[in-house]
Amino acid sequence: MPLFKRTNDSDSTSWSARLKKGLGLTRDRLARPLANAFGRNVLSEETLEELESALIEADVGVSATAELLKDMEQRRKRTDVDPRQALKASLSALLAPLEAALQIGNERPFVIMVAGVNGTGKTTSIGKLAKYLQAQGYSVLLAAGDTFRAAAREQLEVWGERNGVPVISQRGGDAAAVMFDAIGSARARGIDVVIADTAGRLPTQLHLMEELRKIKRVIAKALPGAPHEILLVLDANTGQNAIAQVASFDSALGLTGLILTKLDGTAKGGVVAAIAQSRPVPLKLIGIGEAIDDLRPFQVAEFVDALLD
Ligand SMILES: Nc1nc2c(ncn2[C@@H]2O[C@H](COP(=O)(O)OP(=O)(O)OP(=O)(O)O)[C@@H](O)[C@H]2O)c(=O)[nH]1
Ligand SMILES: [Mg+2]
Repeated sequence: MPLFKRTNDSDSTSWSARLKKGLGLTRDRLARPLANAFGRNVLSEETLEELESALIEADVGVSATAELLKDMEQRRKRTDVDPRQALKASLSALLAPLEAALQIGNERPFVIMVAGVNGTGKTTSIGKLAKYLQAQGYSVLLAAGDTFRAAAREQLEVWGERNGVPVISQRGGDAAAVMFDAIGSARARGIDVVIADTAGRLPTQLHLMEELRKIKRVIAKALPGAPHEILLVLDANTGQNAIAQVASFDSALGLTGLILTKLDGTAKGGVVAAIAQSRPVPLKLIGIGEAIDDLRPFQVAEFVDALLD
């Protein structure tokens, strides 16, 4: 038992350390003005401006930055805490509504539909999510709803092999037909969770957004009440455009959550704060690499520490 716990602890330590390293570029931008502010009772106009531009450069966004700095100053007036601690508290409060673990409900199969712009990391995240869910004891089936490219189908099949889970795909079939098949197959095999991949698309490609709505409708037809989760995958390097992506996909599909990938090595990790302020869709998972274990639930305290501690 103690051995098991130790393994767990070192596991989460290395995850935190890697998250911290991944957010290094964002963190560096904030480090200098925070060091200048250290121990100050009254922040100079210059330090406040430096802090403001560091937050904006980190893609926190103009309006979330203003809110954060105002909240930070109010906290400092109330409690006389150090600027860094005050900013940590302000950011934690802003991000709090985003923290919500992915829960597999009682529906069987439980269907998770994954969507997003091209190349954000949908297929990779699905591969990682399959491992994550299997580790919790769920059986998983993947549905290759990206039928536009043979390579996309093959990529999902590779993730299926790595995880030892079935992948339902169709050569040349349409995505909706694949979903129908996948749900039928999951039912027949008594599988717990179906994760549906879809082709990348831009919110401006209206016919492709309509296709996505059709995929959702077909899933609901195949299994009333499904999909139970509709997750949008965002690339952390996207910056402020992520906000527009959340708004468009949410309007089209009714998102239940977000996955934010590529938090390893981005200078734009602050976009999380912008999302929290503008459209607080729960951030269920974050990705910090291309390997199978590089996906975990988003935890505000850990994230804020990685950014500001
Ligand atoms: N560094 C890093 N790379 C990632 C991460 N997640 C995905 N990638 C890489 O991003 C690239 C695109 O990933 P995919 O999973 O193919 O993205 P996709 O959204 O399925 O792409 P399309 O299906 O073409 O729209 C690949 O090279 C992945 O290895 C991450 O968390 N960190
Ligand atoms: Mg893909």
